[in-house]
Amino acid sequence: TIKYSVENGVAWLTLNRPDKLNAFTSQMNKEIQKAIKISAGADEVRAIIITGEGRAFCSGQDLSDVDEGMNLGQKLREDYGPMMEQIANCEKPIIAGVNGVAAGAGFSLALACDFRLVSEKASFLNAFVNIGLIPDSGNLYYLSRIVGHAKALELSLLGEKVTAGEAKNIGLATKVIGVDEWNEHLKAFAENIANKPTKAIGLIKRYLEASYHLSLEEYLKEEAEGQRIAGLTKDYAEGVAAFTEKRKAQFIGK
Ligand code: LHQ
Repeated sequence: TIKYSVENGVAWLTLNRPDKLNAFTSQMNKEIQKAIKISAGADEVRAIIITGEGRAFCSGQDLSDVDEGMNLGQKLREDYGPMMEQIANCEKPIIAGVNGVAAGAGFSLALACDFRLVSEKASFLNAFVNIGLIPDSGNLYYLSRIVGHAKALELSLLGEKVTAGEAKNIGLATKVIGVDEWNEHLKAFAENIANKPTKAIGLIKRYLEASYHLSLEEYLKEEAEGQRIAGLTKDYAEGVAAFTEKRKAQFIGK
């Protein structure tokens, strides 16, 4: 239900149920988790792209696969929670290549990524309220951090489509890309990130997240430990050498 390949330091994870607009099944959740785990452990991978096959990014839970009596809490604990944690704990940069509509938990998946590159024909839809549910899979947690409390509430309560242009205006889209440039720009963006100091990127992600849960005093202690670790990397030595020699740094991700 997904495709996986690695090229030029970038792992491409493509959701592959185009006739269902890449709706999630249990199987797909598990395959995504596995692919993120493999990417996280593979030295040659220094950036990850999650995108969708066909005209959609992901339409959320496959609604033909949920029974009326199903315990949705259990479904979240078993399928979606572990997938979202796997993404959150991944120290490598993850880019959502939002090629088309991202709805429900598909929207949540895009929110959990570090960047959202958005096709001009794509849209976001916090569809949950339209079927009587609450945004799940970390949706409110991430959405409020990205667009602020009021906008997160508005999008969640109204359940209306957000266009690519509006997504850019409210800080939801990192960048909007024209349909003709889509592949080339997505690839170039990911390869640029893949050539950055990968360990430092992982630490930046970790400490930004930690900042929400710590007092300033605790945070400063943690930060000092993070910088100690960054200071031991080959990429730090290369960064300073390149600056001194007035040349472009060649980072290796170690
Ligand atoms: C679909 C789906 C879909 C199945 C389109 N499932 N077939 C977690 C835990 C447990 C339970 C509940 O949920 C969750 C998390 C969630 O994600 S809940 C939210 C689930 N998602 C939605 O409510 C979104 C439902 N889909 C839509 O609103 C629309 O399809 C969007 C806005 C995504 C796209 O609209 P259109 O571009 O107009 O396409 P369409 O509606 O015509 O869909 C095309 C086909 O894809 C169609 O099938 P058909 O056989 O008629 O061609 C749809 O039935 C199918 N499809 N989403 N989630």
